[in-house]
Amino acid sequence: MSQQQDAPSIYATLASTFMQFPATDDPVSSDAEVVVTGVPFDLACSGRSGTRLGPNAIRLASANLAWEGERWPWGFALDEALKVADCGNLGFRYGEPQSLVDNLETHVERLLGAGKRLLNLGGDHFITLPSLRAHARHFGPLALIHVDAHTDTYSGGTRYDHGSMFHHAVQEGLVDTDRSIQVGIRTTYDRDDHPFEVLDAAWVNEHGPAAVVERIRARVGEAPAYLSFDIDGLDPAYAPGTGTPVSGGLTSDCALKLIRGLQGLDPVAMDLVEVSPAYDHAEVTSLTAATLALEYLYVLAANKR
Ligand SMILES: [Mn+2]
Repeated sequence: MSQQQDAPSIYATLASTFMQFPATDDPVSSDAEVVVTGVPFDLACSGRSGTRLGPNAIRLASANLAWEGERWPWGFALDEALKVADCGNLGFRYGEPQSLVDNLETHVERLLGAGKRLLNLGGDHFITLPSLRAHARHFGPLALIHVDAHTDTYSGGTRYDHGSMFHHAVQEGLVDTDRSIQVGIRTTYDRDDHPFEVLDAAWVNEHGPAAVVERIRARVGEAPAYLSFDIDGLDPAYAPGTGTPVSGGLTSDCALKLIRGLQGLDPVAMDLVEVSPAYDHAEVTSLTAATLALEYLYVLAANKR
């Protein structure tokens, strides 16, 4: 009897949570310190859709990372330092973007009120705006660390638009622009009226990750920071599976070092957005996204230790 119970299961894990973290359908009262939420929303895309399938693709790819106990180069196991749970994908009424806005703001507000931190897996980049609103209500205006090919500050967008969130964030006072920085930009924006510091992709590729980290740390300082990571900040060679790829972006190595370089700062939230599996090859984009998200969790864990 006991031998039977102790024997390992002959069945592989069926459900794929992010990193095989415990699943929870009650994240507010769970003991998790960080809650992973999938936000399968892509109604705000200007071009190719498909990011609604991003969260599950990232979860599936993360299985490739779940075998490593003491993750290199951190040298400790995440679950020894940080309790993380995956609450699945946020529901909303399809075809009704406002229901996503309402549900996401409520979800984030409840979790922050319970002392949790969030890792959101998109979905298109629009999902950042409701999440940022709830975070700003909790923390006050946040430092924004924004990795992207695009500034997403376009003022002439539609109501639900994945290219205008940071225009609205400034208008609504959600971010402290003096402490905010955009990295990897390589598309046009209004340089005469732009409140964020910009490290464009050419500068990043010329100066390297150490210089990028130095500039981020100088800009953000002690402020609570919101890390919004659009996977198209990376070059399409490293992240082809996205709706609006732009040549000349960051390497995955640079992106990993950028996130590791946030250790000691106070990055209170991360969203990882715009993974669109239909354009991916060999899961390269999903795997990179999963790795970047995991590195963020390690930053939180290292800060706690
Ligand atoms: Mn983008």
